[in-house]
Amino acid sequence: MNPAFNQHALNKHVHDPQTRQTIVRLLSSMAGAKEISQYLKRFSQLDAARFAVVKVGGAVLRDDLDALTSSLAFLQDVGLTPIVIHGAGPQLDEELTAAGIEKQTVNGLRVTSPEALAIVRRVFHSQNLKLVEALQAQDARATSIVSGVFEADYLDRHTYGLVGEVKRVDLAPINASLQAGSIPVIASLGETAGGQILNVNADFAANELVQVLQPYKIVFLTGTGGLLDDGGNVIDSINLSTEYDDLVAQPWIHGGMKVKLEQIKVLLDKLPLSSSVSITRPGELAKELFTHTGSGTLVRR
Ligand code: X2W
Repeated sequence: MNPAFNQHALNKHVHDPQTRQTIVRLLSSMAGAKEISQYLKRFSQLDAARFAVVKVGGAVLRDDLDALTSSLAFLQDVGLTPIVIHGAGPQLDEELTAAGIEKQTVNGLRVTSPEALAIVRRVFHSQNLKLVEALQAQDARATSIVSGVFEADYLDRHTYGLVGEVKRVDLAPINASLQAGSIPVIASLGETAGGQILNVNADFAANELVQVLQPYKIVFLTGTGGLLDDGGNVIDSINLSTEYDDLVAQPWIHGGMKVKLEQIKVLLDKLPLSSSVSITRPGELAKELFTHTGSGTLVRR
């Protein structure tokens, strides 16, 4: 077994049995251990802010919090600090419905009234705290960041109401957290120069953050565990330069996935060739990061 890992640390920090099993399975084969140390070495040589941005959807916070916090705590255990940005879509749906506010979206974005915004802020804060506390419960260090990162402007006030488009990213709160070896946990709320808080789509906010940070890995954690082919199976890898045109022309590719792939292409075009995007499940994060075969869908250009 790779001496960089020990069973005690694994038991102590990785509570999710599935994640632990995956890690143990990997470590128990010499080839696996060698692979892991190669990746670990590569990641450790990167500047802390350039390792990984991990976007977590609200559905993952609701359905898979244990696997998520185990995987993130494990990264911290091996000396890596991911930057986490999260959404809260399903929680917002639920709380807004409970408050009698009907859901209205335009182009996938939530039309946000002043009454809705009050709930959006509350839900983002509570979901952020929930993740930070769950990480701390696993002995991980994590810092709650719910403001001060995304300077935004109204996307189109007439159409969307209090929805923001990111204009500038302030890395100061993130860097302070990284310097303390603490995982920055960022909510996708924006603020105008005049101090108005705005609702920002978490994927959009993650994309803006990534453009500024230029990280090596960008990971989208989802319940589906990757992009799916026509048979509903996860596509292992996509090389945008050779496969993109073919893929988006397929009759089976549905709207949501096409949009996601287009967004990833736009994003990767702005990053170094060494950067890649992964879409995987929270419990498979270590496998995706530390093995050649990975898990989920790996997208390169
Ligand atoms: C999103 C923010 C939450 C989000 C919303 O209100 O649902 C806009 O649509 P997920 O869970 O990552 O989808 N904002 C403007 O993006 O959460």
